[in-house]
Amino acid sequence: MFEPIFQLPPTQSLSVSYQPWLPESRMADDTLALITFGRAHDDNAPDQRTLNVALEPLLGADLVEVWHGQGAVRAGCHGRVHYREDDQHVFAFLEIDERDYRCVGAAAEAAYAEMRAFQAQSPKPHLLRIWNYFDHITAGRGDDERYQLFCVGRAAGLGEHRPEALPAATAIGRRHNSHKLQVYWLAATQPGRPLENPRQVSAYHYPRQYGPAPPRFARATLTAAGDLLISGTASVVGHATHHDGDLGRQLGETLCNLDALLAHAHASDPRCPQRFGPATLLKVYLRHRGDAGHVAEVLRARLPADAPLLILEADVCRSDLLIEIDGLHR
Ligand code: 3EB
Repeated sequence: MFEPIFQLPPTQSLSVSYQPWLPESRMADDTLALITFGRAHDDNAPDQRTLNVALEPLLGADLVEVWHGQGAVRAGCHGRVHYREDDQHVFAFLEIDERDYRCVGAAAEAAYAEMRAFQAQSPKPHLLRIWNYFDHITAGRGDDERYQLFCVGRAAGLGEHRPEALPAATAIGRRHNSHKLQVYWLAATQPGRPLENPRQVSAYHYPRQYGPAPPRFARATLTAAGDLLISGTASVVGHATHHDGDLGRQLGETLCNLDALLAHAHASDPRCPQRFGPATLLKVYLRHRGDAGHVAEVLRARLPADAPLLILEADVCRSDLLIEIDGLHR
């Protein structure tokens, strides 16, 4: 006699790479998402296949980001949501024209409500990671600043989402008028574990001075496979911006924050390495293009010799922040 053993298949590690783009590049059948960068690719009509982030690459202009699925990948649409999924993960995106709404906040509320509706019917209900891109993120004053309006709309669209279960996120601004609110996300059959940064106040507990609705995201998500999805990380200690106007020091503080996050992740799951390594993929958002050389030099010293690095020219969501870094760490 033997007893049958029923087990969920173990969650697979995420497979993501930055690889050279070729004009004839096509997604393979097992591709979950292919992301291009820069305005040169922005004409490509969005479909289930490629996604363009219209931020100018300052380093890595020839690179695309590829999320590989495991086995068969299916593509589909659900309302305005386009997605591709394998058995464990779904990669989905939404692009909304802000001009169809009263303000960027109303557009964000609609986008997040659609995301929530999509996730509610998906066999991969657990949000792991969200990326948000829109125009002129720091334009407007006080509570009417576009980032604050976005935060209010996002909170309304997410509804009664428990703060302790929020996914990791990035919210970054473009400098041109595309009128597009672009939201894309990764979700899974298995929940991830949200992590906070011991050096930082949780964003969802930011005090009122930063806006009427605190930003809803976790500092990172540790997946069931032990991969770390790192939110946009900047020179924020406690809740305050440090080193106003000093790129070198902001970069140092950001790396300190990332070290603290990695140490915390490693303590939570020893499969997650404590230091950057060959399977770490970083994406840098940089306010001033003239700083790219310095940033590349500092990061190269911290990463393996041939690690690909992507630096994008972008606006961070506080006007005193000059740099933000997000990524994937395995
Ligand atoms: C910060 O630490 C920097 O609103 O989704 C980083 C990552 C930041 C995500 C978001 C904002 C967001 O507060 C800003």
